Amino acid sequence: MPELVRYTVQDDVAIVTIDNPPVNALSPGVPEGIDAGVARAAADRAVKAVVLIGAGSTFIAGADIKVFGTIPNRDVSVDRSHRVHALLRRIEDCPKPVVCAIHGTALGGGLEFAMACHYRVAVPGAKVGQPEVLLGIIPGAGGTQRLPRLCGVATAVELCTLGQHIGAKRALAEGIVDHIVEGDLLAGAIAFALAKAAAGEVRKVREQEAKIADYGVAAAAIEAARASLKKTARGAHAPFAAIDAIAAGVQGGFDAGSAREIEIFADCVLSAESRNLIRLFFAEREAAKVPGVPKETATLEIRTAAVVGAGTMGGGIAMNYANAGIPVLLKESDQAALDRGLATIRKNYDNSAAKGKMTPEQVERVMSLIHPALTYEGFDQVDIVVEAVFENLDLKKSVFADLGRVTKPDCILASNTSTLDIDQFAHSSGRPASVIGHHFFSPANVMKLMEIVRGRESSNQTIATSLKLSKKLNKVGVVVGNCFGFVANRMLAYYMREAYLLLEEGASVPQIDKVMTGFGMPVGPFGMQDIAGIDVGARIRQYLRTIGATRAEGPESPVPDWLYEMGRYGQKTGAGWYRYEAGSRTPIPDPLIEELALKAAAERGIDRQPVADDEILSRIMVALANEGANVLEEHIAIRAGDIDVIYAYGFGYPRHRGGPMAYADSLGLTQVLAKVSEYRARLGDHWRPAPLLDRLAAEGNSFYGE
Ligand code: 3H9
Repeated sequence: MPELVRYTVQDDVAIVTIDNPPVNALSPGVPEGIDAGVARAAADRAVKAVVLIGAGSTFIAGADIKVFGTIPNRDVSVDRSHRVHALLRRIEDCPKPVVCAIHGTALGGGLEFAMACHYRVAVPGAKVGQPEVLLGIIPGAGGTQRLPRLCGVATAVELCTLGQHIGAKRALAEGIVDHIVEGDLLAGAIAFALAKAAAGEVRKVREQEAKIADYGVAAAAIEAARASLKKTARGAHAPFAAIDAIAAGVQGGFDAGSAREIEIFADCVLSAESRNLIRLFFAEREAAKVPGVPKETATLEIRTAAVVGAGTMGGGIAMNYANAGIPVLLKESDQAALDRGLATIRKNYDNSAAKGKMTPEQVERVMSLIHPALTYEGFDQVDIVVEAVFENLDLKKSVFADLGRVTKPDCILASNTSTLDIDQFAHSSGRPASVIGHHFFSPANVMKLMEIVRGRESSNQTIATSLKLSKKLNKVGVVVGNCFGFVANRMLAYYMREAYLLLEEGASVPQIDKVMTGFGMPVGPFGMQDIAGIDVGARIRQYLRTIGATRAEGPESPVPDWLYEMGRYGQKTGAGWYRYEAGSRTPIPDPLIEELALKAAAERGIDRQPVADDEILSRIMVALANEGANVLEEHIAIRAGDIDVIYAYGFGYPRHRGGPMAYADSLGLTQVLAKVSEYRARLGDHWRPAPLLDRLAAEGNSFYGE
C-alpha cells in the first residue's frame, strides 16, 4: 500500500507530506501519519522545524466524507473527536515551529489541521474554508475554536455558517494565513519555518485570545448571525449549531468550547440533515458519470460559442459563456430585439458591479466577449451553438435546419428547450449525433442546473463534451432522457397540478405557498409562477392541446389559463397569482383568486372546504415522488440521486431534506404508496401508483436502495 504520509528532511526541516489522492482527505491513517511525522520531527535532533504539505493538486480537502456514514452512535463520535482534538493539540505542542504549506484547498478538517500548526503559508491561488455546514455538520476538529482566535468572531461565524471558501488574499488579511508564497511553495515554507526556528518562535492558536477578547463585539456578531440565519437558513440546523459551538468557546474558553464542539458535532453527524446533505454531495459527483459513456471518451474543445435568441434565456446563456471567458456570438432576428437583449445583459452586469461582485473592468471584459449578430455570419467558426428561441416546435426545427447548414461538421448543436422533443431537432439538423439539449434554468446566469438531454442519436462525444462544458460554465450538468419536460419540468407539472387542485378544493394561494416555503422551498408554487411568467405555462398548454396531450395526468385546472387570458402574467405585468405594487416584488394576496377558485370548483362540482397544511405538503410531495418513480422506471433519469440534484439546483429544493426522492425514502415507500392509494380512492384514478413505487414498497426497498 502506498504511504499516506511521508517523512523527509530538507535543509534541516522535516517535510511531512500527505499523499492520499485525489484530494488528500483525512482517511484513516492520514491523521495518524501526520501525528507520527510531527513527533518524529520533534525528536529528530537534525531538524529545526516542520513543514506540513500536501502532494498532488491540493492540501487537505477535509475529513473523508464517506467515513461519517460509518459512525454508529453518539459515543463513537465523541470518542473519535476526543482523539482528533488530542492529536491536534500534540501538533500544536511541538516545541519546534510547525508551518503548514497550503495549495489548492484547505477545507474542513484540512483547515483545522492547518490551524493546529503554528503558522500557515499559502500560494496566491489557495482557498480555505469550513464547509461542514454544507454537509449538515459543524467543524469537528477544533475549527469552531481556533478559527475565531485567528480571525475574530464575525469572520469565523461567516465561514462556519455559510460554508464558502475564501481565497489566500482574504485569508491573509483576516489573519488565517500568515504569509503568501509567490514562488515555489515548499521552498517558501522551508524558508519561513527556518526563520521562525531562528527567532525561536512558536505560536499556538489556542492561546491567542486577542481577537475574541472584546466580549461585546463577539456577542453582537453572534446575535447578528443568528438573526440573519433565521431569514436564510430555510430550516437547516447545522449553521445554528456552528454558532453555538463558537459562542461556547468565546464565553467559556478554548477547552470548554472544544468540549461543546465535540458534543454538538456528535448530534449533527447522526442527523437526518447530515445524511441527506452527504447523499446529495455524492449524488452530485455521481451525476457526472453516465453509464455507457466511458470516462475516457474524447471531448471536443469549446473555444467559441454562439447563442440564437437574445431573450431572457438566450441572454443569460450568453452571459454564462462570457463569464467562462468563451467568446460568444449572440444572434437575434431584428435589431430592436438584439438591442433589448444586450441592454438586459449590461443591466445584469451593472447590478453585479453595483453590489461589488464585479469590477467595472470585469464588466467591460465580459461584455467584450459577447458579439451581437443579426445573421449566421461567423457561425461556421464556432464550436457550439445553443438555440434559445421561443418555445415553438416549428420555429426551433427551422433553426436547427439552418444550423445544420451554417455550422462546421463537428459543431455541437444544443437546444435550450424546456419541454420539446430533441429528436425532432436532431432530424431537422441532418446531424443528429451532434444534437443535444442544454436546458438552463431561469435566470440562466444564476441557476446552477443544466439538464443535458440526450437524444436518440446524441453521440458519446457530444454527451461527454456537454458534461465537461457544464463544469466550465460553473453549472451542475445532469444527463437526462428525452421526453416532454425531461425530468425537472415533467415532475414539476405534477407539483403544480396538486397546487392548482388544492386551491380549487379550498386552500388559498398564500396558504399553499406558505406551507411550501415553511418546508424550505425558496418560493411557493404560485410565487414561482409569478416569477417565471404565467404566459410561459399557458403557451405550453396551448401547444399540448394541439397534439391532444396534457402536462400531467388528471384534472387540469382552468384558473391559470383564466389568468393568462386576463393578461395577468405575474410580476412582469404587476399581477398574476398575487398583486404587485409598481416597482415592488412583494406579493399581495388578491381576493380575485378566491373568486376564480370558487368558479373553477363550481364547474367541477366541488364544495370548497378548508384544507389542512399537512394535506397540502403530503399531496404535493407524494405527487412529485410518484412521478419521479415513473421517470426512473422509464430511464429518463439514471438514478434517484440525479433527480434530487436536479431539484436542488433547478428549483432550490431544500438541500437538507435531500430532494424529492430522498424525502420519499425518509417517509418510507410503504407509507408513500399508502398515501397514493388513499388519494386514488378519494380523488380519482389519476393517482395511479407508479409501478416502480409499487415494486419497491413491496420489496421493502427505497429509491436509493440503501
Ligand atoms: C470535515 O472536514 C469535518 C471536520 O471538521 C472533522 C474532521 C475530523 N472525502 O468534487 P470533485 C472525492 S467535513 C471523500 O469532483 P473538484 C469526490 O467524491 C469535509 N471524498 O473535485 C470525487 O470522487 P470521485 C469538509 C472526497 O476538483 C473526487 O474526490 N470538506 C472528498 O471539483 C474529486 O472531487 C469538504 O466538504 C472528501 N472530503 O473539487 C470538501 N472531497 O472522483 C468537499 C472530494 O470518485 N470537497 N472527494 O467522484 C469539495 O468541496 C471538492 O471535492 C473539492 C474539489 C473542492 C475539494
